[in-house]
Amino acid sequence: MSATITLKQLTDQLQALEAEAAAAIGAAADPAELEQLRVDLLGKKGRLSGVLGAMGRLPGEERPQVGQRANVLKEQVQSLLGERLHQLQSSALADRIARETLDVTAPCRYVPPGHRHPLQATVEEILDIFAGLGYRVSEGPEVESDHYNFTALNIPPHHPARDMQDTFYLAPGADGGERLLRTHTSPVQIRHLEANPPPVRIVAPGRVYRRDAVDATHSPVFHQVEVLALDEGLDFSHLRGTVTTFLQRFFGDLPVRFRASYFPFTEPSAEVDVRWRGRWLEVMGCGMVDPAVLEGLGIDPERWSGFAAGLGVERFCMVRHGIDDIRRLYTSDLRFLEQF
Ligand code: 2NL
Repeated sequence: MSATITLKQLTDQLQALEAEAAAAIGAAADPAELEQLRVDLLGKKGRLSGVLGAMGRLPGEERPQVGQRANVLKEQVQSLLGERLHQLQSSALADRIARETLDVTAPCRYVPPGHRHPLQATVEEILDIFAGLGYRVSEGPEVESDHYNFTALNIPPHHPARDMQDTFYLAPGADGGERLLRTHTSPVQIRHLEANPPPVRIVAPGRVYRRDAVDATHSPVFHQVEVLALDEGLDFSHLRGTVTTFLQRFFGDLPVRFRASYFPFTEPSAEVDVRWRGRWLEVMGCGMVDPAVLEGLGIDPERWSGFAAGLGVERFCMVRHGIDDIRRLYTSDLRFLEQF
């Protein structure tokens, strides 16, 4: 028979447990700690169960008193746990609200989105069309040698074509060779052909220079896109088909005409016009690559043939948007640029 226990001892134990539980619950820092307390106090193997286990050792008539007291304690502990949990949750929420406060009345930091310059947008539109026809973009230096800009393109020293493409000359390079600002992007294509055997299909966009006086349609700095295709069996019909397709994609389904012309680096050569708003507009020059250009590159003109074309981007941009003066494209006036 186990040791006897008095009613007083058990009720004192319950009293002490109540005080201890209230202190521990009040001190719990988070919901997990509260849950641990609940298990320790009210669980199957908890403190209250321990006291109730000892109740069996009391005389029968005293047991209900302890039972009742224990029930009161249990309910009290449960409601303390509930209150503390609620307290912890609402202070966590208050903390979070304070931490995440957003001042919706603060003035915003507005950055205007901006857009590409109409000239750049035109270059990209032209390149996109040629990309769709299977061409790759190729770029090169703006400072060139006489060789790449003129001689390799079948324009020897003192050729009259040099008068129409007079440019700006720099001090000779480290190798003593003449340096100049390129007058067209053709040297990009010469460099590409030196580094890559045919077949070749490239578009060369870029800034070019001419010694021209500024007026509504001329600028000493402008932009060009040149096209080059070199392969076996290419003839004028491929040139005509490519240029016509390109112009109709850019301007819409308009009549296109070819007029015989002359360039030192193509033979035969042609100017291309588009019927735009009731008038014929000259928009491009083109031709079959002159065999002399290919021979200069060590490419056999009996096997390889190709066509080339060149256009001024400013003109395309001006025609497309009805711009009357080329200088508007260079003066960075936002009242003008924001219209595009
Ligand atoms: C124009 C005319 C043209 C070319 C450019 C070219 C390039 C090589 C070989 C042969 Cl590598 N030709 N380019 C050919 C015909 C015309 O440009 O009016 N440009 C604004």
